[in-house]
Amino acid sequence: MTPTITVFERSPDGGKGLARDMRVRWALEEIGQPYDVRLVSFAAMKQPAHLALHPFGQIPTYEEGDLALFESGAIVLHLAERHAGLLPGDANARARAIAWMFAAVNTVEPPILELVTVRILEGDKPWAGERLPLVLDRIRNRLQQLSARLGDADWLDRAFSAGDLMMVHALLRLRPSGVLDEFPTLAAYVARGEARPAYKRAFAAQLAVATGAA
Ligand SMILES: N[C@@H](CCC(=O)N[C@@H](CS)C(=O)NCC(=O)O)C(=O)O
Repeated sequence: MTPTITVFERSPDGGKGLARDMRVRWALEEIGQPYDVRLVSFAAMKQPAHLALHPFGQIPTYEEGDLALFESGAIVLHLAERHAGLLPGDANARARAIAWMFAAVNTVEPPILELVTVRILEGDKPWAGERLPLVLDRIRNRLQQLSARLGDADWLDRAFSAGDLMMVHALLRLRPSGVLDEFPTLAAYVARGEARPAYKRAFAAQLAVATGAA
C-alpha cells in the first residue's frame, strides 16, 4: 500500500528542506518506499479534516491503510521498524539508534527552535537582544557536546541510522545562522547526510513542490 504524507502547499522556507516532511521523505527514500503527497495550506491545516489526522494542525502526517500518524519522529520510527535500512539488527544497537532519535528531537532541537523564535517571532520585543546570546550559548553548549561525542566518526553509532537522519535534519535548521560552521565536525556530519542519494531525492521532491514543478 502506498502511504500518503502531508506537506506544506507553500513552505515558508521556499524549498530549503527545513520543514519536517523532509525527515519523512528522506526516511521513505532510504527504505525505497514510494509515497504520495497531499499538499495542505495553512488554513486547511487548522480545519477539522486535518485536525483529525494531526491534533496540533501541523505537517507532516502519514497515512497508510488504517494507520494515521503525526510527529515526524514517530513516523520515521514506524518506517524504520518495518523496513530494513534505518535501524541496526542488533537489539542494543537498535536501542541506541532510537535514543539518538530522541536526543535529536528532545535535546538538540529545542534550543535550535528557540533561535528561530527569538529571531523571527520575538525579534521586535524589547528583550530580544538580551535573550539572543543566552539562546546561542545553549545551542553552542549542545553542539560542543554532540561534536565531542561524534569525534571523527562518520555517524553517531557506527552505521547510518534513523538517529542520524533525525539529528542531521535538526542541525540543518542552524545553517543559515552560521553557528553550525563554528563546529566543523558537525558541519561535515550534516554534509555527509546531505550527500546521501536518498537525501538528495527527498530534497529534490520537496523543492519541486516549492518551485511548482511537482
Ligand atoms: N514535533 C512536530 C513538529 C511539527 C511542526 O512544527 N510542523 C511545522 C512545519 S515543520 C508546521 O506544521 N507548522 C505550521 C503550524 O504550526 O501552524 C514534528 O516533528 O512533526
